[in-house]
Amino acid sequence: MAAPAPQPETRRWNRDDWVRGYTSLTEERDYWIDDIEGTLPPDLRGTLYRNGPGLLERGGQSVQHPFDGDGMVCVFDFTGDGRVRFRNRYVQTKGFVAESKAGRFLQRGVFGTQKPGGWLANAFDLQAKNIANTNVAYAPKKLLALWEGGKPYALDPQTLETLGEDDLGGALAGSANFAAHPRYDRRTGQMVNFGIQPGLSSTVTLYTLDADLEVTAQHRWEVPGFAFIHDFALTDDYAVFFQNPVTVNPLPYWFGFRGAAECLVFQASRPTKIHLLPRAGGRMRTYETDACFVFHHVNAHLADDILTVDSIAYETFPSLEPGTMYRQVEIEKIAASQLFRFTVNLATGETKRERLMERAVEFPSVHPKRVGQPHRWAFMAMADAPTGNAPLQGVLAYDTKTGTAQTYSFAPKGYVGEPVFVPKPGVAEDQVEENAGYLLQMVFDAPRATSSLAVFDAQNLANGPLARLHLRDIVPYGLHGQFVPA
Ligand code: 3ON
Ligand code: FE
Repeated sequence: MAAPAPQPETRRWNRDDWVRGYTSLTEERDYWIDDIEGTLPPDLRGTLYRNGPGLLERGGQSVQHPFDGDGMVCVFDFTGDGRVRFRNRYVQTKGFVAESKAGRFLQRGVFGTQKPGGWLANAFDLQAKNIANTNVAYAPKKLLALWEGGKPYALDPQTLETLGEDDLGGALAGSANFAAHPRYDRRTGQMVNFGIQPGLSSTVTLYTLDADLEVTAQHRWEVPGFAFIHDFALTDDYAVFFQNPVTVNPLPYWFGFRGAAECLVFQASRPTKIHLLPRAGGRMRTYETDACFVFHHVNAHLADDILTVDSIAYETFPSLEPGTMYRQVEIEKIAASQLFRFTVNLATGETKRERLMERAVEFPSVHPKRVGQPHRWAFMAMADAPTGNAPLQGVLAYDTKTGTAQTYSFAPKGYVGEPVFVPKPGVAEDQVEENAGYLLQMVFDAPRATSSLAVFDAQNLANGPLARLHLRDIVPYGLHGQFVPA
């Protein structure tokens, strides 16, 4: 047996605690939170919607990876007078409804969850189960639950009742997918999102939507090669895509041994491609940088032919060993996610990349008024230790002006998800201070075995949360959310 990997002395987490935060929440709750620590700011009024895998097993069988868990939307209504109402509802996807009846998995998951019965029961079943578990997009008449391998599901924003799969008025005809990473134009508030049809050559479609989530424009490009693209960055005139250097070896997927995402092969000798797509349509321009893997972008802007993109990048595709159950993963051996700045000189084609920070971070965002503009502050979740890879346990605000960061860590007993930035309301356009606002972050509190929502003053992270709203259950680690001001 191999000797255990040496741990940095600063390690302040343990696997049992961390893994316990992946406990399914089978109940659907609706209550006023009665365990509030600290004081809620009165100008925090509105609704936080967040999505994530809620159910991580079926009929005694665990998912292979949490990204295969059925989508569950959680809602926090902040009244502004110190009260907060919590609700959670499952997205009643076709797969969820059918599997709830059957009491077992009926469809394969993209990240390796197989139907019971071994490979024979799975071979040549190439239908992905749309689990609507990754993000939300809000409009007054519908809340979309997003998952990039399929179409969005519409929910009633008040009752969270599932209205059904939504093809956006026919814009998503046929097998069109809709990604889980909308970006919002800082000038118009318009939503921009994309859809990918991966293949030997891949099609990227860019959609512009209005405040009712009606598609007002769409443009399509052919991208050579297989494209697995989770997120993009938005500038005033362009959509920026990073095409990770991955190929697919589909045989184990076809024959029922592995999930589709377990068949991605990272190509370390090939470049990562940076595609610049004009939002109004037209010719795509492509640049190259050394191989790396990107899920999430922080922000991008273009000035004087220099494109700057800040992203969270991994040295390689951060996959589990295929067939390894996620609870057994040795996270310290997986590539860490770090903050990078990429620059592209559009005139010469020269690209540069610079690592801004060593600490493992994920789930980045900036002030909505800075999207497509140079930003000073970027907000993200972080690992406790400043080096190495480890679970996310804190929140971090990175100051691009000084190259320093403000942090708060819930280690050793807390584990976190995405911090959602809420700009301070009622500030005039020209007075916006881009770190003036709140950060809302879910925390799994291991000793209490419940989750809470932490509310931070984004300008004062080090002092710890202003308030913590303790829930009655564990809400398994989620993916992304959106705050809708009242
Ligand atoms: O052939 C294609 C291959 C493929 C992988 C077909 C496809 C479009 C169906 C497809 C599907 C991709 C999907 C459904 C991807 C879903 C991704 C997802 C649910 C989440 C991604 C999250 C990313 C990150 C970086 C999360 C990090 C979380 C932590 C560090 C906390 O633990
Ligand atoms: Fe994401």
